[in-house]
Amino acid sequence: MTTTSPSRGQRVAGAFSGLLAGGAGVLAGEGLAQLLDVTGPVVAVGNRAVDLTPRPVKEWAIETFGQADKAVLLGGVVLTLVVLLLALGWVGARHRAVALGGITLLVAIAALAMVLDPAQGGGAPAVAASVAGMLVVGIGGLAWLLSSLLVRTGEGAGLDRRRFLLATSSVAALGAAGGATRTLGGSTPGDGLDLPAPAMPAEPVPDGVSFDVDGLTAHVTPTQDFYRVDTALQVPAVAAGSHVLRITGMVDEPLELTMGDLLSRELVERRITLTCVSNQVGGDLLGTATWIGIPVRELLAEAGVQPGADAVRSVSTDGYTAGTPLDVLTDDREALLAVGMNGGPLPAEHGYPLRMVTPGLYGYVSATKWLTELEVTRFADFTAYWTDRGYAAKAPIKLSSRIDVPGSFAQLEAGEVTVAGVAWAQTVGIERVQVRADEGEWQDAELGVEDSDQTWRAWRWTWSAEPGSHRLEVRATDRAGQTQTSRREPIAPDGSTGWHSVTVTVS
Ligand SMILES: Nc1nc2c(c(=O)[nH]1)N[C@H]1C(S)=C(S)[C@@H](COP(=O)(O)O)O[C@H]1N2
Ligand SMILES: [Mo]
Repeated sequence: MTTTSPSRGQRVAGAFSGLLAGGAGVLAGEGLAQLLDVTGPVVAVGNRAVDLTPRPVKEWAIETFGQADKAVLLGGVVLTLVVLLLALGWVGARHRAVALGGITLLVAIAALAMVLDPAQGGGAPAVAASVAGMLVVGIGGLAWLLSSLLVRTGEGAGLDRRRFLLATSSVAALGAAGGATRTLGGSTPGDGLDLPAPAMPAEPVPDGVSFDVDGLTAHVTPTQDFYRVDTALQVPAVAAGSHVLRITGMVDEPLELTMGDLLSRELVERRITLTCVSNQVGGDLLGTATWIGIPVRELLAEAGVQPGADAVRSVSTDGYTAGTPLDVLTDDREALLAVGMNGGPLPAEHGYPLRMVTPGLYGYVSATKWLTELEVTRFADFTAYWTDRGYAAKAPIKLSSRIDVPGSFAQLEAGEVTVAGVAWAQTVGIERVQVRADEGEWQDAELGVEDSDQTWRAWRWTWSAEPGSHRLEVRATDRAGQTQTSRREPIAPDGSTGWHSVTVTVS
């Protein structure tokens, strides 16, 4: 064997080989995963990264990147991979075994991430096939490419151009085939669930529920503007045709209900304001939709809840879990198993074909999307996705209010200024909203007509603004007589508190 070290050109060709073979391997794995209905390697690695991320980093990411946090994470996974592959190929131009060992390790990490992913429709054989694709194309391709870099020529080791070109085009073709399969088979949204008209349609929205103020939140949030929070990197594509809800655990008779079974029941329709525990003071992680569904308590009664149970553990197709107090699911607030949102079937992002909607509790303990199982159990006997990460097991929505207009740092003209926003105390109801400027006297705001105690309530106040910089604050009082505390609490472990304020300049 020659000991000549590789030329710069060979190093570059090596780095290129690493990227090409590794990239083609990933695409082959992605294509096979798509065909066989399992989570692909990139998303699987991303999902494990989400699960392993410490809570403060997660909170920072949600805060910094907002709804783009997933794109940022997947971008990070891909970028890391690109850098590793380039480096492996560069090293591989001299030390082939190191590069092949390195890429084998990367495939092993992807394989482990895929095995650990809960959303595995195709099961273990499908995961194995996808991993085999990565092995053959990624490792085989790299070995082939590198071997054509280091053939012996008259002047020592050199590049066999013909062989390198053949290897390059073959590996690229395999990668392209995988990529095309992945793209063409991508995103399977709703498979067309036929939503019957609800037996009990929602009451019409009362007149005077809101005010005609520019910038004030609409009473019913349009579906495309509805906030979204979920841990899965890829929206689960669930086929309603084969979807089953199981009611298990401490029940007399476990039930297995198809979507057909559920839709043949009397559907009720109601407006409910859903709220996320991650909503900061003044934040917008809440929204009101018209939900169509089946009362959870009817199904629990049919299954026959046994004495001693105090919780329902809900499970999603993506492995997400939540724990909801049994008494909340059986009382008069009438929590729903929702099949519809704002007049149509649930959109994929909001849980198609089936999710929970529970008035009065933060979503993370009560609004499981892509719902597959309700297990009647005891809080003492399980933990769930967010309680494993330090959030509270029980989490009623905290009384809160928000100033929608004027916005922070608005520049206003002196004179009468309309200040308006929303306040919420789901299942209790809003009694009063007060506003003050520059820590003056609290002034009562005018309230919109109440829709129900399960929705937010609009408010408005007219302020005589004088030139200068001013701070406006809002606080609400609920129908139980409780007034919002000024104490600032963070979102963890059970929801933020404090008064929302905006600073404005009047000229
Ligand atoms: N399967 C699943 N369901 C889930 C979540 C999730 O991450 N996975 N997030 C929960 C949280 S934290 C909230 S606030 C609500 C948000 O519902 P939305 O995305 O429809 O607004 O869904 C809940 N249901
Ligand atoms: Mo949430």
